[in-house]
Amino acid sequence: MSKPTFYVTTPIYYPSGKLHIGNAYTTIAADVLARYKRLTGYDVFFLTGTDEHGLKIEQKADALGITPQAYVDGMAAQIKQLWKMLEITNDKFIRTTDKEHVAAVQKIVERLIKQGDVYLGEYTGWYSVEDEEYFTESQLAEVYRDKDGKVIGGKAPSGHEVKLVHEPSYFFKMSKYTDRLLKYYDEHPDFIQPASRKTEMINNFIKPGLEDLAMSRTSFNWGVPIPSDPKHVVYVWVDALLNYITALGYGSANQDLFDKYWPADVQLIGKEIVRFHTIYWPIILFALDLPLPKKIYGHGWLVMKDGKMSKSKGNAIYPEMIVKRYGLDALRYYLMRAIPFGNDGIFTPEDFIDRINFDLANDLGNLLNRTVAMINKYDGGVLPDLSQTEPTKFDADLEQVAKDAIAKYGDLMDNLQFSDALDAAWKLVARANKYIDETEPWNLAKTPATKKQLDSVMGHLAESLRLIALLIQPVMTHAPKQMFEQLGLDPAIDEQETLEWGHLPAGNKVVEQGTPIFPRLDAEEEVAY
Ligand code: ME8
Repeated sequence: MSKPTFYVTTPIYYPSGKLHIGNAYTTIAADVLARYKRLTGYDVFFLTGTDEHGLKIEQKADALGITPQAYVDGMAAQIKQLWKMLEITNDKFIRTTDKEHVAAVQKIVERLIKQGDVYLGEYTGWYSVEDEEYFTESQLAEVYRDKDGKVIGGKAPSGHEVKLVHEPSYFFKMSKYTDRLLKYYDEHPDFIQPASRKTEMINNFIKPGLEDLAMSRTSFNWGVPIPSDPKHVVYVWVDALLNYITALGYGSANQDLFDKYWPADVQLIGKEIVRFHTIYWPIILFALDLPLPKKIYGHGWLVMKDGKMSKSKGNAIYPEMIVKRYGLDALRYYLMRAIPFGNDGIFTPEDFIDRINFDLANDLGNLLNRTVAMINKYDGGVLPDLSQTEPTKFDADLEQVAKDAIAKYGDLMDNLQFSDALDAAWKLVARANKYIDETEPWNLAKTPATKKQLDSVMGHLAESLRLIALLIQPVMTHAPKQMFEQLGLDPAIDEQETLEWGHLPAGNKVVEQGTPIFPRLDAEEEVAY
């Protein structure tokens, strides 16, 4: 039987600067979801890439004195390297300068012009190059006036400067599709997640009336030219949104991947680009007569003390430095655990160090160390056969907590509640640690009469750790393997098929000397670093 398919995407990032942990956050979340879905039997296609056209990129390259193509080639290589370091399991990396993408965009735009969804007009309004976004005067957060009161400039809601643009442009008839879009939202309550973002779209953008979208520019060249009128390049956002289908071969000679994976199951984005993905993107798909993605999830931001972490602000923290000093698992765990998906989260070094020390080094690391040490000490390093042991009065409760954790975890992961899913796993970590204190193995070891209970405790601890390792696999790419190794388990069994209580193989030998998988950090020294 063929596996069910699952298509997940990240935004394609502007290569206008080095990517920071805010960008890595989306990609890691998508990777966690992709890994989880693969483990649970899905045929996953996971897409990420780079958004390489537009004035912002052209200006960056100019400032460096190189061609835009040379600039994006260098940046795309760097970004691919970053995802490799973060062990991102994307199936494809699309670049909007890929010739297949460019050809497909051209074909699509010509079709839209031909079918009357796009018409030629004249655009006058405000443009933020940093945001690559158009604004009407009333949408600006701040305006500058000359002495006669005439508006001569201003700031976009993001805080970036806007410039007056006056040029011929092709327009997309957005308003034609407003009713259909509202009806779609109504009939598909899960389309925009979290739900609060939908209300914001309706009240702030759709109800006031959708303006037709200026979707070409003539004042610079770095973009996809419209074949029938090549002084126009396609607006970078239209070019970019189309990546989600061109990456699957839509508009090319081979549409097999598109037929197999479209519509996307989940498109992950940051909350600042929800408007593009839940208004413009669905309308483009309506015009192309294509089904809409099943879910657009607009997650929150990583915020620093001086606001949103961003490429242009100079307040960013880079993944390379964190991985080098603390390891990849620490970064992936922190990002998925500390910030409930959908909300903003403040990144502070103190919080990061605390998470590593408390959750990873103390709770999980110690549970593993103590268990391995005790199995060596009391059972000659051999995993007991749980069917030959005698239960203690604490066993049933531990088993129940494990079963609850597994049951909750699946639902939470399916709903992208990564933090709560990890929390469910950590309930089992905490319960297992408490179980050691309750059962007092050191006392059970004092007399042969309680040897079978002692074996039960060792078996329960090892089985709990086996399950914890399976639960954290999509998030942490190293610790589960290390846990399996230390417990003497075959990494080949680390499949979700055995994600239920009672699959601990008896007779395996744990390592003689466990090593801490998460060394404890000195908080003061690290914060200073
Ligand atoms: O917007 N916290 O690209 P971009 C969390 N090219 N996530 C963050 C973040 C932060 N502080 N900063 C950035 C673009 N992100 C367009 C997308 S898609 C067709 C085109 C993440 O390089 C978040 O996912 O500015 C956000 O949406 C994305 O990076 C923006 O990346």
